[in-house]
Amino acid sequence: MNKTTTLRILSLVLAMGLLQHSHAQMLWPGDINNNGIVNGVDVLFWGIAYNNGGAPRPNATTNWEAQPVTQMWSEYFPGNVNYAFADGDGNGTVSMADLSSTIQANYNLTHGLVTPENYHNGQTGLDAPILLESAVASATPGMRVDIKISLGTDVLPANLFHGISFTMRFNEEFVKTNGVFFQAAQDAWYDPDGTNSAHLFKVNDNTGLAELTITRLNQSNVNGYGYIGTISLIVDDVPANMLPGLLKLQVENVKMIDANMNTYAVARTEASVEVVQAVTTNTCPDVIAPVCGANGVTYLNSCYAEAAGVTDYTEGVCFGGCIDPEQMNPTANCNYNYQPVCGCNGITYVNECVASANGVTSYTQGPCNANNNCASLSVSIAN
Ligand SMILES: [Ca+2]
Ligand SMILES: [Ca+2]
Repeated sequence: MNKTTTLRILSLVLAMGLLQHSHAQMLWPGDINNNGIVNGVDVLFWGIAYNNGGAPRPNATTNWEAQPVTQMWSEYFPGNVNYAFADGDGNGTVSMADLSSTIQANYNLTHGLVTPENYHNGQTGLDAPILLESAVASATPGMRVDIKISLGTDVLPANLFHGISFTMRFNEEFVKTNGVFFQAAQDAWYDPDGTNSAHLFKVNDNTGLAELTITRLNQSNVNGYGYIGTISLIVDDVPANMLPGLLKLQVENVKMIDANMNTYAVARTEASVEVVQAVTTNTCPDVIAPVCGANGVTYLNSCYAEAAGVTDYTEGVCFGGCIDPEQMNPTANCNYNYQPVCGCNGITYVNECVASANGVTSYTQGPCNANNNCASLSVSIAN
C-alpha cells in the first residue's frame, strides 16, 4: 500500500466519521424521538417537552428534510435524545405549533432505518385495559358505527398517567375511505379542566390502521380511569356477497407513560360489529290481484312480483284450487325456522306459516323433491 492510497483511505474514514457525527445531530422535524418515523409516540415526547425552551435552530424549516442541531438544550429524553428535537419548527420553544406544523404535517414519513417503538402491551386482568364498546351490535352499509373508548377501570385504573399512544386496526374493506373519525371526551378524567392536554388522531385507510395519542402538557401525572373518546367508522357499501361480515376494531400496540417517561403495560381488547344487508322495505299495496310468476310462485299482485325480481308473470294464481288469493297475507308475522312443507303447487316453503301466508291451501310435511323447484322459498311476504 503506497502513501497516496493510505492517505485516501484515511481521509475516507475521516469523512465517514464526520458524516456519522453530523448524522447524529440531524433533526427531521416531527421525529422527536429520532427513531426514523413520525407517529404518535413522538406526540408523547412532545408532551413531555411541552413549554421547554432553548436555542432556536438557525435556518429552521418544518419541511421533511434533515437539519443540523448546532446547539443542544439543557435536557435530554431517556435514550439521550435532546429536547431540541421536540422543537420541530425551530423557534426555541416547544409549543402547540410544533405538533401541528411538524408531527401532524409530517406524520408517517420516514428517514433511514426505522427503529421499532418499545410498545408495552399488557395482560387482560392484570393491567389497565383499553376498552372498546360499540353502540350497536350490527350495522348496514352506509351506517355510522360509534365505538366508545375507555382507559382503565375502577379495579385497574391508569395510575401515574401522563400520556398514551396506541394503534387500532380495522378491516378496511368494511369501512368507507375517509370514513373514520375521533371525538375526544369533554372534561375527561385525565384533564378535568380541558386545558392541560392535547391529542392527535390519524388514520391510514389503505392499511386499516388508526392511531390515537393523548398527552398531558404540564409534566405532572394523574390517576384515573374511564371514557376518553369515541371513534366512528362509516360502513362501506360492500357487495352483498361479503355479507354478513364482521367489522372488527382491535387495539394493537400501546405505549403509556408517566411524566418521567416510565412505561406502563396496558391490556388490549377489541370490538366487533356484524355488518348485514339493509332490509329493503316493500311499499307495494296489499291489493289482491294475484299474478303467477314464471318461477311458478303466485304473488299477491304484480307489484310484489316485480319487487321480488320477477318481471315475467301472468294474471291469476299459478295453480287454480291450490292457491287461494284471499288467504295471502303479505304482513304475516312468520318466523323463518326451517321446518319445510311441500305445497300443493310443488313448491317448498320454509314452514307452514309461510306456505299459508302465500295462499297455499294444502301441503305435506317436508320439502318437495329436488325436481320441484325446491330452492324457492317464498318471496311474497314482506317481513
Ligand atoms: Ca419518531
Ligand atoms: Ca417550536
